Amino acid sequence: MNPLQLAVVGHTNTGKTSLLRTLTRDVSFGEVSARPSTTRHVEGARLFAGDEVVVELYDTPGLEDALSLLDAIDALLAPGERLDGPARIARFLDSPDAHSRFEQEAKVLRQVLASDAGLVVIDVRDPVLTKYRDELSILADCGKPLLPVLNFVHTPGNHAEVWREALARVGLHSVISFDTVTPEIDGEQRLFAKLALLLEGFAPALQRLMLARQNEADARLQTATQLIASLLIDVAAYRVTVPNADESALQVPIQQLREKIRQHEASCVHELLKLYRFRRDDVTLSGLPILDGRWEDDLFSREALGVMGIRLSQGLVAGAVAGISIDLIVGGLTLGAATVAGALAGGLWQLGNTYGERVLGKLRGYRSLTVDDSILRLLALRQLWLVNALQQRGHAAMHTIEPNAQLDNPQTKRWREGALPAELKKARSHAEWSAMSPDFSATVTRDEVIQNLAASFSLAT
Ligand SMILES: Nc1nc2c(ncn2[C@@H]2O[C@H](COP(=O)(O)OP(=O)(O)OP(=O)(O)O)[C@@H](O)[C@H]2O)c(=O)[nH]1
Ligand SMILES: [Mg+2]
Repeated sequence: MNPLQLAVVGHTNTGKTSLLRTLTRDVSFGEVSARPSTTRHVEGARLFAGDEVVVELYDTPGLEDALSLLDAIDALLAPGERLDGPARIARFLDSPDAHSRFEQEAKVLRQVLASDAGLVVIDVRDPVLTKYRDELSILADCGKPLLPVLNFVHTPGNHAEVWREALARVGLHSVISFDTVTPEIDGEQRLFAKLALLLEGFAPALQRLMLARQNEADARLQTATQLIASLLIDVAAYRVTVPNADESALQVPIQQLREKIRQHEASCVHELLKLYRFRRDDVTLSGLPILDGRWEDDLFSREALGVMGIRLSQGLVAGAVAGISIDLIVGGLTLGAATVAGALAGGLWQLGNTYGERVLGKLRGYRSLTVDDSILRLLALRQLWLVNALQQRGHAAMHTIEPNAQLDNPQTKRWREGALPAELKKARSHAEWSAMSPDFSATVTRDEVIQNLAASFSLAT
């Protein structure tokens, strides 16, 4: 079966090209601008379900002078002659005017005649002027099913209701609102569902398209949550070991750490933009406000101890580790603590595992810098906010996304003030899980942790 051919028509500057960008998810389709008569030629684009071309969309130049056009069409009738709509349009298209004065308008009408149906894009910020009524009646004369698309419906004080009435008067009862810049998440599904009702023959193909697009949206979201989870795991697991010098000597490694985290976040953002098919400059990233190197105060957390306990069971008595006063070691390395720790370090040394090295590092005068919990919270919130914004953003949007809006829901509240997910706590004691680390190894366990963390994000498609 041939693809459904849809002509996208309407008054100039109503957002026809913007609608094509949004439906094709192609930010570079055609030219969009605030000045009228931007589109000068008919340009096609395709919508796929897998490999199947389901819809062919044709962007057309905007109609401008419907009053004179209607007069010109009427003038082609002999006195007393009656022709139905399509015959009137056909006669006009054969007339010299269609190749001169009304060349642009003729392109539009030819495209409607050559298509199965038309999407009539309407800017509901405008009142229903006579010229718009004339446009509608000319388009209706083409004898093709038309679906009016009410654009700019999110603008306060719009005339959407008056437009619906005016459309009903020319027999157009099925109407859809669809803001091309900030479409609702289910906007395009509703659009295709309306088309399926209007064009029964194409309904099965449109159903396939809807299903394919829903699957794509689900897959995109899944990838997005995995990207965020990987970022968080990478950052939580990351640690830098530095000599135990005075505070000022730590400034450089702290700066380097910050920079590294920033870059890692930026690359996650770019991956997300690519995934959602937006451009790199569609979002601005401000620097991370708070990020301080912090001492290895989680070294002896329950999780780290747990891991150590398991490993130590081969060489040292696990109980010996659990019995040490952790504060003593972390705090001041008193003689007593050092003695106990010395024995511990000996055992760990034998095992040669990363925890052993970390303990040794501390005892020999090394410190390790890790990223603070608050940064993890911040990273999570920013990325979740971004995905939410990208999901709601039409591909016709021209403004830049700035990560400052507050997203308020139980999930963000949890990230802001609740306990961090267990996966991140776990990552703290697995430096090798960080893709930023030279010791990085992508293990099955790390993958599972990322999957679990990703599954805990709740974002709607
Ligand atoms: N806020 C908002 N702006 C929109 C929307 N749709 C289009 N615009 C803006 O309206 C202007 C015209 O959009 P275009 O897509 O170029 O309109 P067009 O109908 O193709 O215009 P012509 O090709 O000149 O007939 C641009 O500045 C768009 O950014 C919308 O849904 N919401
Ligand atoms: Mg255009």
